[in-house]
Amino acid sequence: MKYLFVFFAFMLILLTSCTKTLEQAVSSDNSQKNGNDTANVSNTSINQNSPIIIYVENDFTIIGGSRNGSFNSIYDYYYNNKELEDLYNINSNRTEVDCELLKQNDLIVFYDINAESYNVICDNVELVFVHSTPHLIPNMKNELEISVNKAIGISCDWEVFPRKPVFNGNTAVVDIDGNGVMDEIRWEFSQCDESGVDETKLIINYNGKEYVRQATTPLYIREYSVLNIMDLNGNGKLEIVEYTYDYGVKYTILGISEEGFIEYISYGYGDY
Ligand SMILES: [Ca+2]
Ligand SMILES: [Ca+2]
Repeated sequence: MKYLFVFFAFMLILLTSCTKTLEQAVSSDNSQKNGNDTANVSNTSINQNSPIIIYVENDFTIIGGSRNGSFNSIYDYYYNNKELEDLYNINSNRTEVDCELLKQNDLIVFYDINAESYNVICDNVELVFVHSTPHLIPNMKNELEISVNKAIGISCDWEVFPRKPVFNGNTAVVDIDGNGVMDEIRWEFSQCDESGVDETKLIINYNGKEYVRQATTPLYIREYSVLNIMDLNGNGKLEIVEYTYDYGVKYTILGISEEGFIEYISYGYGDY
């Protein structure tokens, strides 16, 4: 009995010291990264419940978010202590919402395809309706002074992107899963007049094996591209942000594994 007690006491001490070491490691790691991101910004907070915000041609849209490593659609969060479906049913006007996902003074860092990053501060979030679809539009306190017309914004304290350009035209070479084997991402789309069918293709060579994601559509495709490749949920693996512009707009957050593509978030609207 006595030995049992001594054993448990020893285990307790061991556990406590391990937890403390872990806490210290995490906090020093975070402070370093926060320091980099917030160097020129004061009065901000990092939102651990990170939104994913798309910036295209001067418009911001929240397409979902991640929480503790899981991806969620905009419907999975609370607004004014209600679910988005409730607000959608009772109110079709443009309204400012108290959004669980993104709050006033949250710092959002936007990343473009050239691996440049830009800080903006959230002022408020509005619920608006486009083609009867609810959209969450963040209004910012400062201008996004950006040299390109597309970027992805996220509010987190993990490393979201290899801080160097990986894109060359419609190809990117980057180690998606960080295993030391480089992966290649390439995209293309063709407008085919004869068949009346357009085609988009995303080809990934992932750790030496090729995966193809292909769509053929009678819709006229204006643009198809990869907006960026970033870690959007903090699990250390990069996701691909796919953009399709035909009669509507669609953003898809894609993952890749040995089993193929995974659609984590698909967000779209338009005239069909
Ligand atoms: Ca790899
Ligand atoms: Ca990830």
